[in-house]
This record gives sequence, structure tokens and C-alpha cells, in this order.
Amino acid sequence: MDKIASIREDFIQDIKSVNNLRELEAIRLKYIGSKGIVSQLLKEISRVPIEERKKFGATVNELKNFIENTISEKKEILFEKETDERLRKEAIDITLPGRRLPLGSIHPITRTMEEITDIFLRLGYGIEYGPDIELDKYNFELLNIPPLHPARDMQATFYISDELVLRTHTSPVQIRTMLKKAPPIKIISPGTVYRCDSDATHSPMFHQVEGLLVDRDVSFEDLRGTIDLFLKSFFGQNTKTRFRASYFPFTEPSAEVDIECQMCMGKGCNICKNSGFLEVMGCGMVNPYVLKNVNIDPEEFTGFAFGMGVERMAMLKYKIPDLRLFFDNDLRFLGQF
Ligand code: 2NM
Repeated sequence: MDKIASIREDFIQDIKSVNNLRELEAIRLKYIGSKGIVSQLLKEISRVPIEERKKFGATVNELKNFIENTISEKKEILFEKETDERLRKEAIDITLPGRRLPLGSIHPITRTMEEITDIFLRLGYGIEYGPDIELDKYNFELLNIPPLHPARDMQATFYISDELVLRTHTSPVQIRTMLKKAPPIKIISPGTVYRCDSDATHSPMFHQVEGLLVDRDVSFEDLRGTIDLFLKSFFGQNTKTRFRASYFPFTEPSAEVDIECQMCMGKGCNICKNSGFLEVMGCGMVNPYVLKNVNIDPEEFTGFAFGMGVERMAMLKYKIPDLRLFFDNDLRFLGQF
């Protein structure tokens, strides 16, 4: 009985110093494991006098139960403590900002093309597209550009065959539209065009937005008002515009349009060659021959048309000095838009 009591005391001391589940398991094995102190004690029952065996057995069992209960209580406390510690140690700071993925940006030419088309969409224009590989007939013939016109020169046009060219402007889209639909027609044609030309200010592949309006009683003054509104929307409401007489085979009369130089604000600089103005687009009243070519009666309908280079518009608006920056694809440049 003394021995049982002293084992009990030892256990109580041992359990007090236990700090973690691993130590607790060692204590469990020490006392109630299959080779533990209490199990050994039960084997000694044969050496206990018969009349005391019942009490001995009951006391050892009571000790065993006490140890089991104490260990399982302690186990619960330690488990909770260790879980708390682990959760504290492994905690994730969800307030930290995440790592951002690099984002792409819209190409400045695409962006400029969208800015231009948006202005005309607000004016009620529709958008038409056509093929980059175009019939000579649509690219030149029906536009009143005769077979020996300088624009057809091998140096300017990429010929694919006698009948096929890479379109040199998007005007064939207007031709296709006029062949397909009756007036009133009010469209713009944004797209890629090709000319055999390459230096600091010319790329063999570039972009245009052209426009066409055909209806009864369309006048040059309608054209002037439309272009003026467009240029003020695109470059800013204070932009001064100027129309100069010019020549295109597909329009009569024709004009080139200038804006006040954005670099020197009209004072004169090397960009505008001291004129104070920069050419931004061409336009005119659709030539009656062109209307006849697409079966529209020029006595009944008149129209105006205009065209501009998107790269040139982007260079002027964003003050970009070299056309080639658009096509080098240096992300440090492109990422600024
Ligand atoms: C320009 C300048 C002037 C133009 C004319 C036509 C069509 F098909 F209606 F005759 N489309 N585009 C035109 C007129 C284009 O670009 C500088």
C-alpha cells in the first residue's frame, strides 16, 4: 500500500513538470504502458497475501484510473496549448498586398484609331471594313485613278498580280459600301494600308481612317463643319483649323486640312517649317465620276469624303518624334499609353 501511494506521489510530481504532448506520452508509457510501473505492480499480485489481494487489486486499479484520467485531462490542455501556438506561429497576414501580375496596355495606334472612330460614332457614322488584299478595280479604277496615274507606280503600290494589290488606302471600302447600299450613306473605314515606302516618317504598313457621307444636298460646308468638329474633339477645343485647296482624283473640289502647330502653337518652329501649321488630313466632295462608277446619280446625290493617317495623328497628339517607335515594340515606350 505504501508502494502504491509512493508511485502515486511520483506520478503527481512527474505530471507537474510535463510541458508538451511528447513528454506526456513518455510519462504515460512510464506508468501505464505495457511494461510500465503500474503494469509491473499488477504482476506482483501473486506475492500479496490472499486476504489483501482484493484491496491491493482495487487500489492499483484506482491508481491506474487516476493516472489515465489525469493524463487524458492533461492531454486535452496540452493539445489546445500546442494548437494555439502552432496557429499563432503559422498565421498568414492576409492584409499584405498580393503580388501584381504585369498588365498589358492598348497599343497607341489602336488607341488613337479608337479615339478617332469614337468621335464619328457619336456623330452617327457606321463602321465598315474591307480586305487588305484588294482588287485593283476597287483600289484604283473606280476611284477615278487612271492606269497611268502616279499613285499606281510600282514604287508606291505592292502588286500581288495584275488584278490584286495590297490596298494603298481604305477608300476601296467606301467603293464596296456604295456598290452595296443606296444613299444615305454615312460611314468610316478604319484599317491597315500598305505603301512601298520606308523612312523616318513613312512605314510600308500603316493605318488610316477614312470617312464618307452621301445624301441629298451634301455641301462643302457640311464637310468643313464635320472636319472642324472632329479636329477640335480630337486635338482640343482651342485647335485652329485651315483648309487649303488641293487635288485628289476621287474628289472635286479637294482640300488638305491643317491645324495650328501643336509644338509652337502657331509661332513657327522646325516641326512646322516656320509655317505655324501642320497638315493632318485630306478631304473633298466625292467626284461625280466616282459616284457614276458605283451607280449613284450625281444629279440626285452629292457626298463628301475624308482620310487621315492614324500614325500621323498619334504623333501630333502625343508629340512622338519618330514613327518607328510604334513598331519597335519596346514595352517601355508602349506601356506609357
Ligand atoms: C482622302 C482624301 C479625300 C476618299 C474618297 C473616297 C471615296 F471613295 F468616296 F471616293 N474615299 N476616301 C478620300 C478623299 C480620302 O484621304 C486622304
